[in-house]
Amino acid sequence: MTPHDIILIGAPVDSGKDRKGCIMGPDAYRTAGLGDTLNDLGHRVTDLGNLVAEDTDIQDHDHLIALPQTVGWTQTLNAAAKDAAAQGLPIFLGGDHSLALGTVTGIADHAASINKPLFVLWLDAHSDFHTPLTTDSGNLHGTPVAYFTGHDGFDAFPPVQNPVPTDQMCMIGLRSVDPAEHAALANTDMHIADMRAIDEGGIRAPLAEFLDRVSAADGLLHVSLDVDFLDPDIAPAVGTTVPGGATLREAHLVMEMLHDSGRVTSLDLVELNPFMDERGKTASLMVDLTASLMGRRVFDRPTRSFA
Ligand code: HAR
Ligand code: MN
Ligand code: MN
Ligand code: MN
Repeated sequence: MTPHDIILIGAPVDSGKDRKGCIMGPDAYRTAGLGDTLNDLGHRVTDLGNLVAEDTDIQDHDHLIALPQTVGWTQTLNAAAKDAAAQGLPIFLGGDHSLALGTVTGIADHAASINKPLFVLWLDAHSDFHTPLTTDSGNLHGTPVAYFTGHDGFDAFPPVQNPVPTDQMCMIGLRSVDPAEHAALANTDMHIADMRAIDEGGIRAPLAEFLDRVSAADGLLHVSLDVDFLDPDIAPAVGTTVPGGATLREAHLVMEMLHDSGRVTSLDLVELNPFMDERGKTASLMVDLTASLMGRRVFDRPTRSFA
């Protein structure tokens, strides 16, 4: 296995929605042993600690929740992501999904600087494709994909220098998409495998097809893993549970395939709310999934047949 320089970056973003608790996410991952686990797999791990959001002079907004804070996080994380991507494989320890406003745009700036296309894999129950103009809830964690793909309505945010083309994006696990998001997605060439598609055809095929395209383009690959991609029975520590999510094995298979592709260059771990966990089981599962992504396996394939 190729050892990587892994850079852990705590992003205790809690401004992307009303319900509090994601602020504790980075420390829950550390408590669940993320650093040692990756170290034991042979990687070199540096933990930069937790970032603090920049102050901004943006005014509070009457509909958008905590707009100034989220804009501050976007600036901070954009810069941190650009820096870290030039030095290793950053893993952003969230924090809610609004952190991807900054991480993905920063990674995209890095990709542009080395002339490589950036692909993004979005593992989530939600498409997070609202704009500030369409969101009913005012929760900005529901907007990052529209922002970093270059959609309008984000006037309060830094202009996106390098929007990610939607045909370089794949969403897997969707099962809660609002009407405005659905309408907007219909106008894109985004690759989407919702839970119905996974039920019918399995999770392997859409991911394999996407990974082939990343390889053919010699692209960088950013993975954004939302806890609610997983079924709430195995991952209860999230504010926005949606029944019918990925199983334990589906999730590990995704991570194992990502590892085998050798393509992943950055990762977000988002929406963990440790306040809602059961004896740390969600935090531990997220650490195990990250370990699979970074090369942990039970057997080298092909496994012996016991038939
Ligand atoms: N679409 C809903 C909204 O905008 C719910 C968004 C929830 N997002 C996350 N991240 N939990 O995927 O409010
Ligand atoms: Mn590897
Ligand atoms: Mn999300
Ligand atoms: Mn979600």
